[in-house]
Amino acid sequence: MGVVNVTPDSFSDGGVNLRADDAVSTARRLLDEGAAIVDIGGESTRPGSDGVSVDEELRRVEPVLEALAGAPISIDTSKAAVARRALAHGAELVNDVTALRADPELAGVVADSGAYLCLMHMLGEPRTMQTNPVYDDVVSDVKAFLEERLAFAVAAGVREELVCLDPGIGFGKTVEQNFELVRRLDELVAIGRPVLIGFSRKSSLGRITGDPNARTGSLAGSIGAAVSAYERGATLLRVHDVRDHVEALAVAKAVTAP
Ligand code: HH2
Repeated sequence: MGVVNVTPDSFSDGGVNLRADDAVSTARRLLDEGAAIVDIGGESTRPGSDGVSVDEELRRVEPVLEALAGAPISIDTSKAAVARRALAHGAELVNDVTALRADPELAGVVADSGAYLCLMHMLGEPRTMQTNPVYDDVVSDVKAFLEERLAFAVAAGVREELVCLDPGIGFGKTVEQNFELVRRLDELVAIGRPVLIGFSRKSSLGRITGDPNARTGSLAGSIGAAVSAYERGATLLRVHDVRDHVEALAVAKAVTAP
């Protein structure tokens, strides 16, 4: 999954794709480079961020979705109104970092459309989530949450076979908790749904490679995390640098699943 943030303030590519033309050409390039789907987002969820209005989010993403009609698109949103427009433009997947907790109408919109759905774990909300996240056991807690949200989605009419699950790397987790979630990924894979991991460029990568104040991680660090996640059973990898990840994963696959 290639990432295209149509935002001024995303943590690693803020501003790069704020103009619709730039976002569209980035999305096309990521698909050419081997992305199976591109995730279009109009709201940053980086630590400390405030949300944006429906109108602003639509103003950012709708021209991009329109121009990309026919391409495999995921919409990164928590808002039913944005998802509805994106699905009308042909989006195939709704990627909700709140796992259907933010907008009571989103579950119905996804269910009615027959689209794929990604449910992600987040402790707290972006504005405050990195202030002292505490778990009994991070993997068990995240697993219980994802099972509960999967049951909620299914009860709302979403077909279980269309749902993937994501532990939410960096969303209310310490550096060590992020790595533990990948180390013990088999416990999340055991739920029985495909698991998505989004470690690309996240600050935990920079923090373990020598910079205690890193705000982003390097490409090399991102690939290391992606390959580790793949080897532990991740099915989808959400990344900014598609070509490099596709190559690294092709090599990892040649070793593990020739
Ligand atoms: N991470 C980000 C945004 N959306 N969705 C899923 N399912 N999993 C993730 O790990 C995930 C996500 C944050 O990264 P990015 O989009 O690059 O930054 P920002 O939120 O600042 O726009």
